[in-house]
Amino acid sequence: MTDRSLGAAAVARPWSHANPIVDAQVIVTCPGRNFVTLKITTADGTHGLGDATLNGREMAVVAYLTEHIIPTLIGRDAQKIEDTWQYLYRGAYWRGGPVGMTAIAAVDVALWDIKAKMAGMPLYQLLGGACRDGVTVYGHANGDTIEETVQEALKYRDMGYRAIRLQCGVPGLPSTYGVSRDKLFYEPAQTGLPVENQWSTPDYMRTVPQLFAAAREAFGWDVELLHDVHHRLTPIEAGRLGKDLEPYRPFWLEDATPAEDQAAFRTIRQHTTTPLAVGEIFSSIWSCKTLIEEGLIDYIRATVVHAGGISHLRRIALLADLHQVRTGCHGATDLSPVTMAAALHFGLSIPNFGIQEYMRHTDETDAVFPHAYGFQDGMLHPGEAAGLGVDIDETLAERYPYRRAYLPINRLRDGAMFNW
Ligand code: KDG
Ligand code: MG
Repeated sequence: MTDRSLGAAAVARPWSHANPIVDAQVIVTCPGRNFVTLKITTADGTHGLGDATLNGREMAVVAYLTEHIIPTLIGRDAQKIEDTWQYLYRGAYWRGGPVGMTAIAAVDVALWDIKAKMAGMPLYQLLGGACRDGVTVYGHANGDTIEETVQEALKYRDMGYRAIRLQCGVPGLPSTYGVSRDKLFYEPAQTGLPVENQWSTPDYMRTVPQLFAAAREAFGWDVELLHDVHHRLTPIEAGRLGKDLEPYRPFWLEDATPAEDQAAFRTIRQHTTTPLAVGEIFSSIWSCKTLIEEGLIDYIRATVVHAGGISHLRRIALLADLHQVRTGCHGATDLSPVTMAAALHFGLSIPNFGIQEYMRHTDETDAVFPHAYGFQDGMLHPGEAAGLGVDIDETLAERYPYRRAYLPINRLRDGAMFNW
């Protein structure tokens, strides 16, 4: 077995103890929703998992991995995580973007899983050890009305959550982002063609402050309250909403405006002291460099799976730490238990962890991905198993074939396309 990562001209050194990759498989399964998982196996029989799920564009990542990445992995030393990351990022020439960075993330996380298993320790130990007792998470309370949402939030508080995201229906709109039929799970992707939602900024802007007023009335100051705008406001509208929410002290206002233009956040900052979170759709540090360096945000939500894996998210978190920005990683249901485990090891081990989103997976998903992490007292802990502490039951996974699904799209009342 040659070590491809040494390069063609390199000779094997007496101090090199390669553990070459001998196999890499992409597993697509749909236990209620689609997940793409990369399983890498090494010559010593260790295997590692990486999540490669990109909601609504799953098969693009499957093709990227199968056609373009896996052929370059076979024979490489699995221990060379950084070199492999650089090889896949710099070596592609067409670098960056959600598809490529999700594929790289899957390789990166699988290699960290392998390294931690080879070391015989849970990944967080390899990353430097725990900086805290557990990873504080926020749950999702939602309802068609303000009253229903507050009732749901009270249930979360009784389950031990110390932070709760509030999303509620907007009067006059048939459906709204974040409001689910099933109160324990929220799954926006649907099979068939994309569902069309309707949007009205003025109706929404009137509703959210009322929701927060009602929630503070019910909770007092006991719990942290969060809200996701889901990219729907202009910077000045976002500034207005942030200002209207200030009396209720939200933990954060998320994705207040689309973040392609990082400078747009300067406007929001000039108008409100409500903390801002952004980044779940970011693929790399370049999407948030200005936001972090200028102190335009308080929480960076980039994730392991969509921002190039643990190796790259670590760079983002280090930059954020310099500027007193904390992490608040995305953790919706389209991020598989493999990503959740990776996020927990990561969050436990970094100094500037802020909060972790936690949307529970269904029982079917949990059965396909048996895992060591667990919830207690408003926190998740990754457990003490070597590696990530997550596996995939391939026989069970096969029982749930891929089903094409799309996220919804959004239109204004006059029919114009809008951000979802
Ligand atoms: O795939 C899209 C979802 O992950 C996203 O809509 C969820 O915004 C989201 C959140 O904050 O969890
Ligand atoms: Mg969000």
